[in-house]
Amino acid sequence: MDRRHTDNYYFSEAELSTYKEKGYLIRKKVFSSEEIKELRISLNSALCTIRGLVPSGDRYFLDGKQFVDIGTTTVQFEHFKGSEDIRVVEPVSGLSVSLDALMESPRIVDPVKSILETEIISIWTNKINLKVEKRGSGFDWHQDSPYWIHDHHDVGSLPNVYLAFDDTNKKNGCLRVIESSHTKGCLPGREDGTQLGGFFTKWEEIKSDLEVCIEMPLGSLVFFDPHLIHGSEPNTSSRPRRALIMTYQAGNYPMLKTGKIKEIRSLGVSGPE
Ligand SMILES: O=C(O)CCC(=O)C(=O)O
Repeated sequence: MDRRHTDNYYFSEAELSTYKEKGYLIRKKVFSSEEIKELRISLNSALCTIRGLVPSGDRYFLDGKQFVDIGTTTVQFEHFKGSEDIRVVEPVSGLSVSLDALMESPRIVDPVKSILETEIISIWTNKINLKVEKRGSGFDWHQDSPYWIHDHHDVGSLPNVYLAFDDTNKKNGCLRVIESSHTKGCLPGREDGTQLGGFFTKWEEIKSDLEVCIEMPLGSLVFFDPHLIHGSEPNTSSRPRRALIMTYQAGNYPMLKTGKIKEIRSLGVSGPE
């Protein structure tokens, strides 16, 4: 992708106003196919490390869904009984030098600085979402802010960046958003008697006529607001749909799960991209 404003990737005024109005903004093909190919190797090696640690972790179930905590890393498995398919790993920081460097790339963090209107930002959390081919499950409609409300002083200021490791489309369960749904702040969760129901947005709040399916090529980024209602359908295709979702905060504050500060260094124009 061409550099914007010649030496940085900050949002233009038009992009920032679209982000504020709609709650999300897409930048297509920010990373090339070659770069994504390399990053997939790092992703696989991080997953290999995690898989090796799973037997030593603490296993538990919520609503019948299997989770394993390994120190401050949580691994979620696919929902069918006995599945060994990893669905989510959170956080990813510290598992791969290349992925850690990626999360400081100006292509990712400059727009976040535009959103947060500050040069000083740090990592809040990050995760790998792996929707394996044919059976990777969907993500029910939710906002991210209710998950974080008890852990952060300014839960509306935690922008997410979704990086596509594969082309995304309806068949492989692309990200879906409810446009402009972020404007109402934290919405009520479902009272359905389940353990996790409270994290999913009440059906009455889902305006399906405003649903947008984000189909885009690999290497693309979606920046989205923590209050934006989003989710996705299962992957019914014969290819995986992998993504890295990175969440940032203003200032040098500790990360969600590790409690460690991961500041984003200012890399300047000659630094790595
Ligand atoms: O990866 C997706 O399709 C959605 C993920 C998501 O909403 C989440 O991890 O909070």
